[in-house]
Amino acid sequence: MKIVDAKVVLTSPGRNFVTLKVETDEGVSGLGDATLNGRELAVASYLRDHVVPLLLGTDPHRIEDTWQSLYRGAYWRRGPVTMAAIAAVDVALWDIKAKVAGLPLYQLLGGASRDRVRTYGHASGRDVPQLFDSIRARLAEGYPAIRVQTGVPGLKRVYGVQQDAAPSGDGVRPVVEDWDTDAYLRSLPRVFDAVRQEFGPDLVLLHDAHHRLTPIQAARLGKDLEPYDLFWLEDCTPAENQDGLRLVRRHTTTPLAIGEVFNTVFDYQTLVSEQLIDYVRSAVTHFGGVSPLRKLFDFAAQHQIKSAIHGPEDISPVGMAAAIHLDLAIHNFGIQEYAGHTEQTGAVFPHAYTFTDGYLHPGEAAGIGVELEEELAAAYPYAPAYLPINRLQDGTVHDW
Ligand code: EZ4
Ligand code: CO
Repeated sequence: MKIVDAKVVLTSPGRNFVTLKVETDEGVSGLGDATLNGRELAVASYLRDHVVPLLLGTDPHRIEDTWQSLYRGAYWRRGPVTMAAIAAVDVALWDIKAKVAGLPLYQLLGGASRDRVRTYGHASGRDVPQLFDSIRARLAEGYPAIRVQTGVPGLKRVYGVQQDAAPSGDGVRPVVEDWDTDAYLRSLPRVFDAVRQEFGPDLVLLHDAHHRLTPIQAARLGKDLEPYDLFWLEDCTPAENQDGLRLVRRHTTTPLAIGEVFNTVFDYQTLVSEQLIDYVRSAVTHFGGVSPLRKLFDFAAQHQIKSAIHGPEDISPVGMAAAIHLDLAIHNFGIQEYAGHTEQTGAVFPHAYTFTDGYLHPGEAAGIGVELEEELAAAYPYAPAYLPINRLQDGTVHDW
């Protein structure tokens, strides 16, 4: 079997996605997600200009060998652009292999370790009443666990909080949000206190600090949130310096989740081997694919750390499907983030996976179980869009 063609498809059915479609001489094709929010064209070029020419004529069944040759052969290893591109190839080849086998991908990963995949959804509000409405909406959708983000008194716009009329930027420069760590540290425990009083002790609650705290601030927040029994506190501090997590860990029993911006196992080495975190958050799409993520989960399992694959709107249904197959198969599954997608996105990427009563299942279609409607995709051309940036009240750029 040989790869005879591979194309990169950019589409924006509500938001931008980058998809790789690999075709073989036997008519079987595979899909991979290469979406890197705000840097989509860099990955598209990496694939089109530097990876696709290397794939043509190779055997799609040699997944590990292809992965190693793209990773080692480039000389310049790691980084989000490189690893998103390699991820798309890896997932497309797994899709092909599973289709040839006539099996859903999870069967090739060892078969199901559970019946269904527990998720968490996103609730947010500028203030507590709006937050309560949002939590009720997620509960009505069946979510068994909920990530809670709120506005901070005195700040105009805060990450993760739905706006009534969100400015979209001018397509060149990102929107600027404001930030005040002290105000956030004061307000968040009060918000969780209100949520516990309204919704009781059993609701599974999570929070994402989005890298905005120093280790000692993160330690304090973890401690202050202990009475509210969080499932986890996510990205409490930027973790390029993995040693910083030792300080956080020494001071709090609030479970910690990290890793959505990581792209190789080396980003986790200290965090996992010293058991400084409880959940690893990498996505198939940004970690080089199913092959290396599976290895990360095996490494994490040795330290009683569980999976929690990143699943925001900017992971395409192709990346979500690959995640759900892994979630079903691995033993040390923790939870799957699931933000869902717009109807237009669902129409561009029809998929076999299902979301029922708050739980996902990858379905039984051969492969990863996602199609790409190419004509419809072409009707939604790429449009530049960026994540916001944060500035403190004196204008200093802050961690995002
Ligand atoms: O901000 O995917 O846990 N989820 C998150 C996401 C990220 C976006 C960035 O592109 O933090 O919502
Ligand atoms: Co996050």
